Amino acid sequence: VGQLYYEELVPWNPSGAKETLEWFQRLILILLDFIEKTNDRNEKILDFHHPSQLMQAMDLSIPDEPQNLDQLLTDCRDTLKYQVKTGHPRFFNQLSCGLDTISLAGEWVTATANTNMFTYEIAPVFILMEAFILKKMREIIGYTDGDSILAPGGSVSNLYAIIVARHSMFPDYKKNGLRELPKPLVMFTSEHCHYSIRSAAMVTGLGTENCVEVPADEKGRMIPAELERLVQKAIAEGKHPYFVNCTSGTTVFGAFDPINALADICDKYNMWLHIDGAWGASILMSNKYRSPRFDGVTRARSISWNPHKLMTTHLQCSTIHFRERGLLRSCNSMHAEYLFQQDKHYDVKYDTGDKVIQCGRHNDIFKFWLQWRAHGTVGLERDIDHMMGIMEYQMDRFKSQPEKFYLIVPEPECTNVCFWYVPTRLRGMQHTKEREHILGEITSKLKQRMMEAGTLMIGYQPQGDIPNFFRSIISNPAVKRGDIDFMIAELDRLGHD
Ligand code: ABU
Repeated sequence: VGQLYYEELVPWNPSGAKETLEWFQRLILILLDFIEKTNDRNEKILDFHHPSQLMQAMDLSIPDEPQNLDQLLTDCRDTLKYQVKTGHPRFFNQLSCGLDTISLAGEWVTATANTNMFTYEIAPVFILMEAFILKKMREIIGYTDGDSILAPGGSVSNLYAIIVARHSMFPDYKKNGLRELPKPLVMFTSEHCHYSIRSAAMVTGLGTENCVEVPADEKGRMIPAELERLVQKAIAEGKHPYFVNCTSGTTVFGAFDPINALADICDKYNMWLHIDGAWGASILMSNKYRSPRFDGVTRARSISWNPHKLMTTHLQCSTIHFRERGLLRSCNSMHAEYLFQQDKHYDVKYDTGDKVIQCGRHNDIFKFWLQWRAHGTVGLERDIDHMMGIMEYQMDRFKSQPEKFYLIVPEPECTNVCFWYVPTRLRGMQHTKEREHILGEITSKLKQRMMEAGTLMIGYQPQGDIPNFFRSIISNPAVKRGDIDFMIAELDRLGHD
């Protein structure tokens, strides 16, 4: 089959079923090989090449003439060969790690169905699955009614909250735009929030100057008294405070802002409380860890929640939930008549496409539905508890070697472990700004060594005036205590000097 060209396969060749089967079987073996390597601790996470080297290693050119099926299989194999194995149990680099086999299978089925999520007309099963899953998630949050939608990522989920909040206060904004606003709107978020909040201030016309950053405490949690002070300052400046973003699981520290304290301030000044739980909301699944992090959660009028992060659903799967039904549709509907005809012969409330600002919408639900069916709610809860338990083990191990691991956040609230690895020569040194500066430089050097060795990946970043430090993330239930032991040994091997 390898010497054939795509025209010998279906649909171009209607009698090409045998050749199509053989080609797919060969492709499946390549995919299974990647999955096997991802789960093999003796395999590297990546085979790092600089961009110029990768362009030499792989033929990325677009040819004028067709390539045969063997070449296409080689292309697929090479693509995976140079891809970072984000599901490897020693990949601690990102908020979305792991490779859930069932969710992956769901993604394959989704790709095969190749439909668009705007109408029940062309995605009947998937639209109903979306309704079932989103209702279940709202019940887990504690909302008794409401509405939800899947969005392309947490940033867009947060954007939905920001525009729906404005719509609820100024319904005619939809028609009149900025002219409708009596005063400039202001939103508030912690200095540790995800940058999508600032980005949404730009997109919505508030401007980043009207996205006020509220100071956080040493754990990275917004300080309520500071929020109130800044709200009063905005009022005194003739502005209209309207929206507070409460982060549940900050990107770097994994901190949870205090929901009840922020909700009290929102009640007092008539502001919309949104929870950005893109990272941390999956902890709602855990009876062990949910409280106190989510105490008061139903006081928020909206919450973002990304199953593709702590729930290991295949990328991407991001949801936004509203406490009240109807706002999402009334904010976003454009009544496109070619798509959302009101005289269709079925219940058109299932044409969810008129609730969103996109037209085409990828099917991100099936993989999640199938995964949830496979694990059950109890299985998903067990996974969260397991990952939090691994983080606790990691913290115990790090705390037992304080000369080697300097912890930026001594009591993490999520699976983020933020630390400096201290090489031997710096262990006796007094901890000063100068030492922090050196540790910051060592951090990026050590990351380079990790990537060149291909054995371990941990992300790093500065935060405020803290120089570069590592942020290790556990969001893969396949991670075991032994992987933490390996991380420590590998940091020693690569970074002791
Ligand atoms: N919100 C995107 C998460 C980025 C990260 O993995 O750190």
